Amino acid sequence: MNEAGYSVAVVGATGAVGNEMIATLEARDFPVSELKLLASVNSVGKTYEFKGTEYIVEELTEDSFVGVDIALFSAGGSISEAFAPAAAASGAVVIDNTNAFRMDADVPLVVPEVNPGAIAEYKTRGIIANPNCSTIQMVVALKPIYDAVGIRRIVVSTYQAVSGSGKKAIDELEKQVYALFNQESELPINVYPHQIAFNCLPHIDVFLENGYSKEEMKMVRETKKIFADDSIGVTATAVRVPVFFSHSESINVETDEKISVEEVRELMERAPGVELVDDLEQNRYPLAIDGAGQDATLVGRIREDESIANGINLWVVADNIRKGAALNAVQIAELLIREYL
Ligand code: NAP
Ligand code: 12T
Repeated sequence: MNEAGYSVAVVGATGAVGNEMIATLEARDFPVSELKLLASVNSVGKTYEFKGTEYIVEELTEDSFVGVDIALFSAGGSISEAFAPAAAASGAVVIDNTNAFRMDADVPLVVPEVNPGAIAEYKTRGIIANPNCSTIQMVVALKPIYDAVGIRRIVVSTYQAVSGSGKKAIDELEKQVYALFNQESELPINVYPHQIAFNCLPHIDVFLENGYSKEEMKMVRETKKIFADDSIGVTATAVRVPVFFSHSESINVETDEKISVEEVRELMERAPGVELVDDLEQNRYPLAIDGAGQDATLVGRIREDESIANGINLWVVADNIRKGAALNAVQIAELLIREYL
């Protein structure tokens, strides 16, 4: 760094997450002395404004990271696998948004409200992993409950926005809705295996040997790693819904000790990164359209699971591109410069 701040590279700068990274660095006034916007050769020459200055997108190469202090990666897992080690070797700390390194034992997997201390382990590889969007909002909401009474088991079902699969998917939902309203005979179906408009697809990322989708298994494994507790049982069903921004989740938790609905509400009122939205008389509960464009993880519909001794149900909403990706990554960068760089 120099006295003006840090040299920051955004890899995948032209994507849904990359665009939000640029906006988040600006909105939070991150101390940036130099900004490098990197993407594929197709995007070279595109420009983005950051704090009143135009920056030109450059092609990502192994030499892109000379002099870079912090590299924020969101260009897909294979790009991270190919370029993150080179970035780290040239002295940058990589904050990676992809699935490439999340489960590596020597790479910390960090949500600042939950396990900020884990960042310290970045020194071995020079890489810090950002968890999956669905995992992030779940652990933000569950952290206070975990600390208060322990968690034995989690059953979660997700209702995930199309923006999770990038700009092409946002475009596809819009085009399908348009085509259907115009009674066109051909629907553009390229991103998902089926029509997503007016539909729900129980299929996110690829299917695995055990019959679960990879997205579902990310939630299982990442949750245990972030809480550093392999004893938590987690089972997930991940569903794509025709929503543009914000993932919603129905979460059932079985706790070690009994906790009342009132106690959970009090915990949520004080929890960092959480906003309690739970007033049934006013029809107030977390909505995807209210989470979109916001930083907070919205929590509501808090109620007792009357089918077991110690159970709580929650409905949790967050902007998957913000807290689920760009915001969480920039918060990690903020911790990194405050405590380590
Ligand atoms: P997107 O809108 O499709 O953007 C993809 C970005 O990657 C673009 O900037 C693209 O550049 C760049 N890219 C693609 N191929 C490249 C190459 N060969 N060399 C350099 N750059 C290349 O997708 P997105 O939604 O922003 O997501 C990007 C990645 O972030 C995902 O693949 C996923 O791994 C990760 N992600 C993580 C979370 C999370 O949960 N933490 C959430 C969403 C996404 P061009 O425009 O030049 O093609
Ligand atoms: N397939 O970061 O499609 O592992 O919504 C995030 C979002 C992978 C990831 C999605 C995905 C990731 C999606």
